[in-house]
Amino acid sequence: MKMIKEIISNFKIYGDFITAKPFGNGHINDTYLVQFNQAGVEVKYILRKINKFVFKNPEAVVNNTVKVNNHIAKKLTELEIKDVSNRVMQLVESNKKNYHFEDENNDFWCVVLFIDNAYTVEKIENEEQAFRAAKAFGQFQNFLLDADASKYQDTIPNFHNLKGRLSDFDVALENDLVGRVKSTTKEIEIANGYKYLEEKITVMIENNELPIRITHNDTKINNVMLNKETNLEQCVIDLDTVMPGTVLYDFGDMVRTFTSPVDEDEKDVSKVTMRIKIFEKLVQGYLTDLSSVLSKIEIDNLVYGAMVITYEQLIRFLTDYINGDVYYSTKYNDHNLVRTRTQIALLESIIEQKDEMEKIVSKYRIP
Ligand code: GN1
Ligand code: MG
Repeated sequence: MKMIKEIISNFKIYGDFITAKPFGNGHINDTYLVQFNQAGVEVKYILRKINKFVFKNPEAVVNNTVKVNNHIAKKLTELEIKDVSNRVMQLVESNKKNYHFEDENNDFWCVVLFIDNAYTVEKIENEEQAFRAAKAFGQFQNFLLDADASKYQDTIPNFHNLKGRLSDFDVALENDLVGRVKSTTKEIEIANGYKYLEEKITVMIENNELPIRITHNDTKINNVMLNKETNLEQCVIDLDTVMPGTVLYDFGDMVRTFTSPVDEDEKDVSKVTMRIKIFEKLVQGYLTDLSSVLSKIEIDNLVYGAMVITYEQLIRFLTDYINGDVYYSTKYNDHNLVRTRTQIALLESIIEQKDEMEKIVSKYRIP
């Protein structure tokens, strides 16, 4: 961890370095928990290396994050919330008075304050958790409603562009770089069978029918922290993909990651299902701050958003599998294929329960 000690010495942190260790379960960036002794008190920071293969413009990631931090911190201060630095990610300044350090390999590093007394979960364990986590993302969105979308850059262009994702998939099939197509015909056939899901979202976006807002774009359950003592929502994290988008993506990724009772890489797909009771709490939580401010077309398409995002994730995992696991970190040979299969099962379960899900959304909308 000598390297980490050296990297973090480029940030304005008082005291003496104690230790650093790898932290978290993200698929993309390298993250470390770093401890310092500051005048006898142990203080923790999170140091992250932005994956330059995924984020081709790491400066945009840092710029957007700083903007979001400031925007939300201001809102929290206006609301007279006392522990602002525990409720929104706070970047630490570098010695060069910006918020990143670029090392000799052109890797970008950022430091944020460690959010204390809070935890993340990998799967939702009860309805209250679903309500709280969704409420956190709803509040996050509500705070950003007046953010000027034109001032934010795309940190990953076409990130949730399903049409683009499908054409990447077709290219992967065509190239068959590592010879995996032959053994994946069943999954490929299923994936192709859902291509119809793409048209409506593309039309809505191309016709400017959906409001473009600053959205989180990675509202995975483990990207929200709950308080250890009260279990209340505390802070939304992982702001790398905050950029212009639609609430359909954020709502969709919550449904995808909150409602299944098992991990994204569960091997027994019979355990994968969209839990309707969890869904109801998610809707209730998310719409707490948003039901009166989202437009009709957004609310009308929330359930469709869940299908789009789950399908997109299926396509992304399968494409990466066919390409030889070049994007997501994997722990074993078929990891991305296993992930693909859970997304297939989840998408089937969502489509099966679509009508019931729509009914629930209408219950919590303001007419
Ligand atoms: C990645 O790194 P993590 O786990 O927060 C990915 C998301 C996917 C997710 C799937 C920048 O997120 O888009 O939904 O894996 N992030 C990026 O688990 O591609
Ligand atoms: Mg992420």
